[in-house]
Amino acid sequence: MKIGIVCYPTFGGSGVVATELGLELSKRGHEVHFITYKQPVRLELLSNRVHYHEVNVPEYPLFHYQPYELALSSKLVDMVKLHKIEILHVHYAIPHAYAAYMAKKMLQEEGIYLPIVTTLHGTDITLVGSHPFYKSAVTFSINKSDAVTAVSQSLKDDTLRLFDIKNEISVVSNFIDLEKYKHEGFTDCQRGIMAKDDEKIITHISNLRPVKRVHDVISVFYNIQKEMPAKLMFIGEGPEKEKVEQKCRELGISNKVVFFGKSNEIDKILCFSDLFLLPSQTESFGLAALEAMASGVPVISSNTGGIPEVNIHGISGYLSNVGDIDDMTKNALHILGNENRLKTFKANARNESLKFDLHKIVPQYESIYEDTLAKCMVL
Ligand code: GMT
Repeated sequence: MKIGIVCYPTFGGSGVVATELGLELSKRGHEVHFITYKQPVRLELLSNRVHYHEVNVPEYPLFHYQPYELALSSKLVDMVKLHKIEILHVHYAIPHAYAAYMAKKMLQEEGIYLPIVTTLHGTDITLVGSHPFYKSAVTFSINKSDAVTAVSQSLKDDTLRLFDIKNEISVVSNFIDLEKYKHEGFTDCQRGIMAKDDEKIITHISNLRPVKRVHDVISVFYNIQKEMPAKLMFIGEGPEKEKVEQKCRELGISNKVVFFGKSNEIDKILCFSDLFLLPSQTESFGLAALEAMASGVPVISSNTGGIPEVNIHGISGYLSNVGDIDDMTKNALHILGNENRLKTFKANARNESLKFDLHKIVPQYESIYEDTLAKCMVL
């Protein structure tokens, strides 16, 4: 198949999922065209089956907001015609599903039918999409897609609760390339760069938006390090970073917290981690938790959104109510306080991650493409 993929190319779960999906589809023989405003961060290898087409939005002083959707739909029309793209998979309803619908209508005028698959990732539904300013357009875009997927059952339920949806929504979970998280070749001396032998390594990775509740990460870590030697690896950039650094200074723990910024060595850091913290306010799935689990790192998280579908309470880690620092601390100390228990949780975490193997999930997208193409041919 010739598949077009539209996504946000930045550091963030939806862009990662879209990129890894495209790369795997190309390995499975499909021709994949990424159409977006910047080369996706994890799209390093271009091959004859992976192509990237940049959407340019010329700046014009008259416009307060540059019309990205317009540029995207025009580019989609051009690329579909030029490369004979058969199906378009857009990640995020806002504004991608909307721009895709415009492209589809323009192509229809020329007798070309372009089926659209929309994947909902979370922010487009729970955080931004349901805002009254966007709601009508998001509802319309979802209902006009030829197929719709959500990354968890929880996100599907939220979408049906928040919008007037006439379309079927299939749940296709986030996935992971387990081979990348096997960590063969990393040695114990590399762990020594991050912490002393007797120190436990606690890790948090996110884009440090308020929804991630990064202050809870610091509070839980503060409590842990009072009970045992520990270091916190804090990975990511975002609006809360300065406040977090300030909080660490106030608490007198700056020497125990390592800020990595946007790191390309996440696999290495996870490989040496003993515990992952994800106390988010809401999370449609929690890809970062899955990446930690695939590295054999137990997860202490909130019990919100789709996280309980990934992190299994008492098996791969523990779930607590949002903001319940005491419960998260208690659970973290329970896992870290006993070497045998820690070993069991680590093994369980890796084991639970196997459910989300890309070899199981990517074929689900392929079937959706095939069914959608077949359905659209009949129409
Ligand atoms: O929240 C983020 O870190 C980024 C965000 C995004 O839009 O890229 O992630 C969302 O999509 C991911 C991939 O499907 C999910 O794993 C995240 O849980 C989801 N984030 C939220 O729902 C807040």
